[in-house]
Amino acid sequence: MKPRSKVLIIAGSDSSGGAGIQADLRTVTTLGSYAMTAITAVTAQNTTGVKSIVPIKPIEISRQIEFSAKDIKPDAIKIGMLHSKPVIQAVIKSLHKLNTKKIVLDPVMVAKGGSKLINNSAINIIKKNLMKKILLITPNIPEAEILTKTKINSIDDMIKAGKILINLGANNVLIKGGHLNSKKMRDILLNKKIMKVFSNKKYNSKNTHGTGCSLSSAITTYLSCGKDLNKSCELGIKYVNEAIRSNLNLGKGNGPINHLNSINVIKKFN
Ligand code: PXL
Repeated sequence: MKPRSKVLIIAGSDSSGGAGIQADLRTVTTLGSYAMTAITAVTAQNTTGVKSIVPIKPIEISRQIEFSAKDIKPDAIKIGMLHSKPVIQAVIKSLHKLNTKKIVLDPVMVAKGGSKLINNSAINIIKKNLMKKILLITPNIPEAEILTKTKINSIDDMIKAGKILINLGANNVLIKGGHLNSKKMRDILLNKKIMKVFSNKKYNSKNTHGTGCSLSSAITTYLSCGKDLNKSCELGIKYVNEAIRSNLNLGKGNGPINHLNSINVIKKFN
């Protein structure tokens, strides 16, 4: 089998293998596409928490992006952990040179165990600049609360927060409802014209490390293959839902999801 498309991943490394670049690579690969990477930071962590974070210099991040993409042109780009303002500025500059339209941003802020993965000054530049330049932003509820300075306790609150982000200049927003205390799993996609609620079965599990990374990578991969945004979100959510359902239970803390359990979703690709 040949890869269906080429995806560039800009994200941090998670030594436990559950989130970050490791989850992204696994997602893109199991969905049958080819992945390139630009590593923004190296974290030492396991399922119980983050030990340390070493940021990569902005110039080196730009080199990874530009040098790889110059040779193999990505069909779509996924952005994950961006540690600081200078990193985001460098990424914005490099993206400008590439001219790739399909860009998905997972605004990674806090790891499962509570460790901060981004500086405060970086959050502002995401809102004021980066968010407007990309196709889709995929905040979970805590991230959407920080970005919109609102409290989210219901579907209505999710919709309100989504609208705030659209009014701030985001093109499309997918707010992930996993943190909501509800029986069903609901995620909301909205832009200026449409609002769509994806409703799925909720599997209660502590082993959800890497869900956000995997979802944004799955959506990016579907987009890179020519699926529209709505379908890409629908399929991406199904992909992650299946991976959670497996409940792998590795490690003593918040374990990884099982990408290999998503094979039945992958088969439905065409
Ligand atoms: O899940 C968010 C995330 C993203 N990127 C890296 C991470 C994590 C969470 O731990 O470590 C590198």
